[in-house]
Amino acid sequence: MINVLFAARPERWTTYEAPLRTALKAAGIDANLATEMPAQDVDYIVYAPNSDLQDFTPYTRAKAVLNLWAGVEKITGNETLDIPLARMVDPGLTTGMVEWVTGHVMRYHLGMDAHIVNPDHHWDAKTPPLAREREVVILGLGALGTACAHALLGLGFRVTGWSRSAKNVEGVTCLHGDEGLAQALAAAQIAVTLLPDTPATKNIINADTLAQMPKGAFLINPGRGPLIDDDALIAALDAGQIAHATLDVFRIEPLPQEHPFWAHPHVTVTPHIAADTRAVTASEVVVENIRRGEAGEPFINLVDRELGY
Ligand code: NDP
Ligand code: OXD
Repeated sequence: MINVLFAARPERWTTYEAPLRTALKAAGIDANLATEMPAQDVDYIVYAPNSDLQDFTPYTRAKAVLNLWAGVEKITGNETLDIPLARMVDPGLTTGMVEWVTGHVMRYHLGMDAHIVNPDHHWDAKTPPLAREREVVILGLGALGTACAHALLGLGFRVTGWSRSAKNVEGVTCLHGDEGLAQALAAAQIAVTLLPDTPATKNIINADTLAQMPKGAFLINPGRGPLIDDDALIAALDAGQIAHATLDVFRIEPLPQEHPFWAHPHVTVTPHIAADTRAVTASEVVVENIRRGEAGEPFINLVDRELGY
């Protein structure tokens, strides 16, 4: 019998308890799963970074921390954590992100706003371009960026992706490094930022990089708030360099009422809902890592603490 501590906000326990028990049973793992147990007895910690658990020192026997979130910026710097940390790569979350990104890309691509908000009943019969005439650039070609790239390719878009290391994704123009970023930005009629928040990606969308995008480009950010220099984006929106931005994530969440993004006519704010972890599929991923730990196999989705993702 192993001991699995569930250390996320109490309301998440209601959502996760049954799916985790089902997944443990399906994997044939005999586990004591609970929200409280003596720290020295814990074998695995199912975790969310907004948990009360911030000091891992007493968990002397634990083999891994299994994060329920894809983003790990709130835990990578935790110096009390010296065991493997796995992030969430959940097929349910990925599907949610693909749907959210595709929906917002289509809004911009088809110019839907012109017909949805049309108080003067203006008959503007301009034909929108086809997807094959539109370049979408995804900054971040990881689990989520690559899935979005595939979906957008399937709709016919020209897709460019940018990552830290070189990649080869069929049908996608894959770029990397500083030179690759300049090339990607120059093509970005619609840019989607699906990068993690790390020291290397903070403010990657700044006055300089915004100026490298085509005039009138659209920006969609479901990645993390600190990727964007907020003041630079507002200046670029005011100047028409960026036509419109859809932002799901922010430096401070909930986005403070006084933040200029709320009232800006060319910004759509969504409340960090692009893609939630889905309990059933995520529980299977968590339990697969427990199975691996018990079988002496390598964990999946491990975080590189040096790189911060
Ligand atoms: P991955 O770790 O799978 O992918 C990250 C991608 O970013 C990789 O392609 C990586 O490059 C690239 N990258 C990282 N650092 C750099 C850099 N310095 N320069 C260039 N490229 C870089 O993450 P996911 O795709 O699973 O998730 C991405 C982010 O989405 C999460 O970190 C999280 O912040 C956010 N998210 C938001 C949600 C929401 O609801 N709004 C929900 C879930 C996630 P390489 O491939 O070379 O390693
Ligand atoms: C995550 C998120 O990181 O919801 O999973 O943003």
